[in-house]
Amino acid sequence: MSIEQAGTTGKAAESLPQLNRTVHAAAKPPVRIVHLGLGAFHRSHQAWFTSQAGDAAEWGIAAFTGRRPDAALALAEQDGLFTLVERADSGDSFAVVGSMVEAVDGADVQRLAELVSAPATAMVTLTVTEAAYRLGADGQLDTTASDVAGDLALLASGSGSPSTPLGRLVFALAARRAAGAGPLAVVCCDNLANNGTVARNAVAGLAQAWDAELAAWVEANVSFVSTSVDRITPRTTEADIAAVEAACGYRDNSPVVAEPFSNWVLSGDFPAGRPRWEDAGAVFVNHIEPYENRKLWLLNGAHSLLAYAGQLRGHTTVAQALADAQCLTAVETFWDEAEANLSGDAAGGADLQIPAYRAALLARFSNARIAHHLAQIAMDGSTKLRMRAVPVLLAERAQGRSGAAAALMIAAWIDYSAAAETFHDPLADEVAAANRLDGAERVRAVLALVDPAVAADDAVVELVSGLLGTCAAGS
Ligand code: CS2
Repeated sequence: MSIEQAGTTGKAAESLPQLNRTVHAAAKPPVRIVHLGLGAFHRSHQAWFTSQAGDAAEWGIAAFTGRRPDAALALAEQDGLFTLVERADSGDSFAVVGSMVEAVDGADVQRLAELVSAPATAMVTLTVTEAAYRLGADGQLDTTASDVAGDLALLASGSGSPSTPLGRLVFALAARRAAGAGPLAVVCCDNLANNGTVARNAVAGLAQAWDAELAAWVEANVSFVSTSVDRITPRTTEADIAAVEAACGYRDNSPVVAEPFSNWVLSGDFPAGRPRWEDAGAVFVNHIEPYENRKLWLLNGAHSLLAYAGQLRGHTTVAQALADAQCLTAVETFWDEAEANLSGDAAGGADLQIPAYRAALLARFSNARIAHHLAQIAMDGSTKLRMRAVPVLLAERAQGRSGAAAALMIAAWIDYSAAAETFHDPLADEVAAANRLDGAERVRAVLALVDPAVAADDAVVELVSGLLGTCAAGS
């Protein structure tokens, strides 16, 4: 696809044509990838990688939204086309991404089943958020969560369509099995450690609870690929839409903005084939864990630390928070703790180049032209902290060190949970109830929602309690 440099057309917005495959000539590849979780990140990452593959002409994506149809409606009007705005420190560049050929309301479960059961479909990719896997604090599928239980009842009775992304996927996999369409890959692109295994546990857990024969088919036919995904993608604003109009001379209701950097590490089999994502820089490895941990701890961990400590200190974006010396020190100290558990044997032979990775992160986070809102990152903390803070805290303590920087991330989250006007979390009610307790009892109860083992450790409760209030502005 062409990349145009920013310029101004000077045309009034109403006279501009809307982006579609007539205004912008773009081949329409056949659907071979079905995606669940049509949002900005999918478009800046997997859709972009697919559009850049040498065999892009063979790989079209049908993408389904999660809870709301809006994104699908807007993209369907544009034949699935959208503009990727690559936002560098030095300016913007614009490219039309053509790999998405169908954008569908996630509630259309029949269309999902039809596409997943088509023999040409080689994989289902997922960006459904960390919280959607409905893992309990023990890492297993929580079949008592009301929406999971609801989907299981619907599947068992055959009386309606499932409403969770994983319920819908299991329903569609049953259709593929019935159609005899053969094996395929499920590619998890959510920020979870061992995300392929998490997806396998969630899908297999649901399938097993519904129909043991389907569970056996999944076991034999579905390859769960683990991936580490990376590209900072803030929410699109009206100003971004206007910038595309001014630079490109068409109206795009769904552009997506991202940093120039992108990274994708994958591990696993693709029994029905895959695009040549390596042409766009994707890397295929045998052991993904060190790469996952590097990204989840250094990038996402720092993000969560900045999201809570930064907002408590009055900041709005990542770049603003990082410019605050106290936040920067907290991040660097957390990185030291994380790094100590990423190098040597923990790297399993992988060359993680951590000093360069840290330096690159500082530059990426400081890109002030990317307004990456801390409130967006702060969501779903109970799930995210399990991946971003707890492993570093536990690894540090196992080495006889305090893990104070990882503990600070948790303490800042607890302070934030009590102070935030809107606290968005799958366990928001439980966190609010725990926050009504006092002192160590309160801290232990909130910690238990993140990780029961951490909550059972009196020394950690004391450590976290002592860090409460230390991020406040002016401290
Ligand atoms: C962020 C991620 O919102 C969050 O939790 O930490 O979305 C982050 O921006 C991406 O993982 C970057 O690749």
